[in-house]
Amino acid sequence: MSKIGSYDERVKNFNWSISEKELGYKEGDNINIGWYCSDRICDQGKADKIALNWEGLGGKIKQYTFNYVRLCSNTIGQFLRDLGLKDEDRICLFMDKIPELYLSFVGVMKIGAIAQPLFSAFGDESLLVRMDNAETTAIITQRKHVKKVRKIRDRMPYLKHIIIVDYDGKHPLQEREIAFDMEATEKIEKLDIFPTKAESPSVLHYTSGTTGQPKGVKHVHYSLIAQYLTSKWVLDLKDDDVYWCTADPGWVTGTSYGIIGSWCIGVRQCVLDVGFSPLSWYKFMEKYGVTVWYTAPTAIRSLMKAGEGPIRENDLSKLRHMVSVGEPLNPEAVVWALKVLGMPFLDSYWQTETGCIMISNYPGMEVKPGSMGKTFPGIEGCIVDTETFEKIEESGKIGLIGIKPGWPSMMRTYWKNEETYQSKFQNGWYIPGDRAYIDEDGYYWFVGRDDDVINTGGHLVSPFEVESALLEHEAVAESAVVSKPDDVNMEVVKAFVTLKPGFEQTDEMELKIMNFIRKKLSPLAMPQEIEYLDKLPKTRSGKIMRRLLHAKEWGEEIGDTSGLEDD
Ligand code: 6R9
Repeated sequence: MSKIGSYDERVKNFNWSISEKELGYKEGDNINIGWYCSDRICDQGKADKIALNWEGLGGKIKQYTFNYVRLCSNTIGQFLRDLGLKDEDRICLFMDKIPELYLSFVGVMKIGAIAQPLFSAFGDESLLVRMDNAETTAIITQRKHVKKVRKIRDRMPYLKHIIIVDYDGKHPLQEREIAFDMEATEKIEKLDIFPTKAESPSVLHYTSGTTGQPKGVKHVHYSLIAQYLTSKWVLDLKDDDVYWCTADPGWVTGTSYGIIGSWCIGVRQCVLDVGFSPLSWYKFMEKYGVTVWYTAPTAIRSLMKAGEGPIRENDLSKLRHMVSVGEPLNPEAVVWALKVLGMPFLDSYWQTETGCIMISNYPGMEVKPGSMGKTFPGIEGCIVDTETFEKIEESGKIGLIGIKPGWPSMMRTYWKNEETYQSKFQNGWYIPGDRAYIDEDGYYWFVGRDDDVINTGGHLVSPFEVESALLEHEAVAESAVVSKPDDVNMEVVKAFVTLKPGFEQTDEMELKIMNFIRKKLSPLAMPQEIEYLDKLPKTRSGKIMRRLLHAKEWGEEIGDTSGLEDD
């Protein structure tokens, strides 16, 4: 049977019970992601197998076995419990990619609490908005990030504990702060794992929309069923693999496939917690003998720019499988990889909301460079009309992606925002909000997003959030934020502003405003360019005509603006 045949075969005979069976789960049983990612692997005789190879700044390295992951997560779980934290409490993980982040995630799962991972690069405002929505009870963080928490602490009465994992005793702890040293704490051999069920909440990831504040995507422990099987069938993870997912767990890829996917299979994974550079990435892969690599197009484009030199300097012969996610993967990147690494990058498409890979290329399947591939077996997808949401049967016709609801890792709601959640379903389909078409062979081709969200380097940035933050700057009267094209990040944030009387349109002011956003929101949300206008283009009802500004940046036809003006 050819490998292509095996994809079709899998589609035909698919049932999620395949995954349930392999995981030994039956409907009604307890299911706990933390237990599956550590205790169960130890029970399978892999206690001494390496679970994590970690490398940080200054060449610092750490290595953990599955048994150590089990013990550390037990210990963190007990520590959190002793603080009075319990099931369904929201616990924010606000750390760099240090081992404590990964181990805390597992510990939080074990006590049935909800993990709320946030990028450590987030500024105080980004943090506050998300913690306010979740009414987070505790935050686990590092010394270097605690000042951001202190700045907003008084506005978060629900936040009871600020846990610092690398406290050095140099300065006194402040209000609500407590130190936790994982290495030094005596390990707990046995922890009573909270009896979470399929529908018990597990992870709360925040994602940005065009309007309103970021939305908290609620996932449940049953998501494991889908993350397990997609890790096996798309990432092709096998027992002796050395796997590297480059994503930060502040992003859904970093949890679904940077923690859960590999560990629930018992696969060793590597984490590199230093800034990006092509040479350090290749060196890291050589050093640990990475076999399976899950990364993103922005990184791939940067590697392409660096050329073949750094590749030739390192031995990447162990590498056997490479998958990409987060943004459109240009066909050139697929072809480049084939030429210099001897294999293509396989594209995969999904969302924070879907919890697992929806569309992708599979090992053995013919790759059409530029296409996202086909739906995962068990996922029924289609293209629907943008107005009526009726299924378009004709191939090659552009519409919105539609997915039949009901797969295990589907989000269960947006936190405290059921109305927006419901609005994502139309005519019986879940609508991710992306435009695409399907060709005659059933391959999906991405066309674009159906909203104004900016996808910069694979990270979604809400123009609304940046516009609101800009207005908090003393000099800014009005603001409009759109994307502009960029070689490496595909798109970057661009802001148009009008200034208040008395402020001058200088380069210095531009830098000041940029910095203000970087600190308040994050480096990713920071506009790469600020253009001063005397007046923003607006509709008659006073809405900013973002579409017009966007078209100008992309050199597109502005089109019929009369409709916009009547908006
Ligand atoms: C996992 C993740 C989701 C949005 C999604 C789409 C874009 C993701 C893509 C892709 C083109 C791909 N996206 N994968 N676009 N090709 N292979 O990325 O989650 O941060 O929620 O972003 O990213 O627009 O709707 P998230």
